Amino acid sequence: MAKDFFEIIEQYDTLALFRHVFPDGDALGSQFGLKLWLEEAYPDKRIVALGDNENADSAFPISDTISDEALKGACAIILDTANVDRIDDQRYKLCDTVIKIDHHPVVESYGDLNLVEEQACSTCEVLTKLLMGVKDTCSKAAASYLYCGLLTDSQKFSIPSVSAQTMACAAWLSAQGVDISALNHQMFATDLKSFRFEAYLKNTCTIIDDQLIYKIIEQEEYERFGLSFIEAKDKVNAFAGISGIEVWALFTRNPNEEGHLYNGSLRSYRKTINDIANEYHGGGHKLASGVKKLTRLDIDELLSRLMKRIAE
Ligand SMILES: [Mn+2]
Repeated sequence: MAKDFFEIIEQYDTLALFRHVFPDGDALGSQFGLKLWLEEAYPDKRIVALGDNENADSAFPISDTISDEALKGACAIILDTANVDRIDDQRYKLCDTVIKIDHHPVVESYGDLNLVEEQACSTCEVLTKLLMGVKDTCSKAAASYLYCGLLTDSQKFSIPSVSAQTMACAAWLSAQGVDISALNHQMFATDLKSFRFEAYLKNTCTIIDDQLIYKIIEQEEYERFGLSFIEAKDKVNAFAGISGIEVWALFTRNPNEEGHLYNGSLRSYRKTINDIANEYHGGGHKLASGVKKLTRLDIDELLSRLMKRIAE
């Protein structure tokens, strides 16, 4: 796999790195970690990281720009993105070759080369494994971006997909000088408006049979706390880590959607939920999925499906 990857990229003068829309720490970490690594390894190549800056965490650099003309004849490397609809910047289609690097369950093998490890807990893990086999060291800056993806997608190394391989990758990155404590703070420290919003979620959520927690949140509610739709829908883990709770969910009114429907984030302690999420315009990982375009009736139906799953 590594051999194919390097054989392909070595043929191109321009490498364009893409991520998914609404990028998380793994999408951004893999994109910028790979960008720095490639710039060190191939100083003569042009390497660009693309994607909308508006919804990206400001802890990461802003995206590069590149003309359509320059993308023609380039190699696209698409990170952490299961299906083509979610690729941020559809101009990947202009590129000559497409390489997919991912860890999501395979729904579309859209790459000319697909480096996908479904059992890996992050794309940064797939990437670190690839890169640590090539050179003994990398820069602290590249390692720090990759570590961010490992840390965030694994929820601080706490979910079932964390393996000996995850820890080996983390150990190798740590040996490159990553400041583990500073990155933990940077990725997980909350601001006061989020702290107040999470307290509100905990005070107003609904608990079904002491097994499922959910909250339906309206636009005026999150705006009252100074949060955007994107920031609000991210707070599902305010309900995480509670003994006895199997599934938790946050449904957030999407002001950008025709008809103002709800997007939802679903999380599960151990029961598979992505098959159910697939039926509600969503999908994702076994224990962490998203759903969208839901009416209140859809939400009721989805909640009863989840309760049935818990009982199975
Ligand atoms: Mn990921």
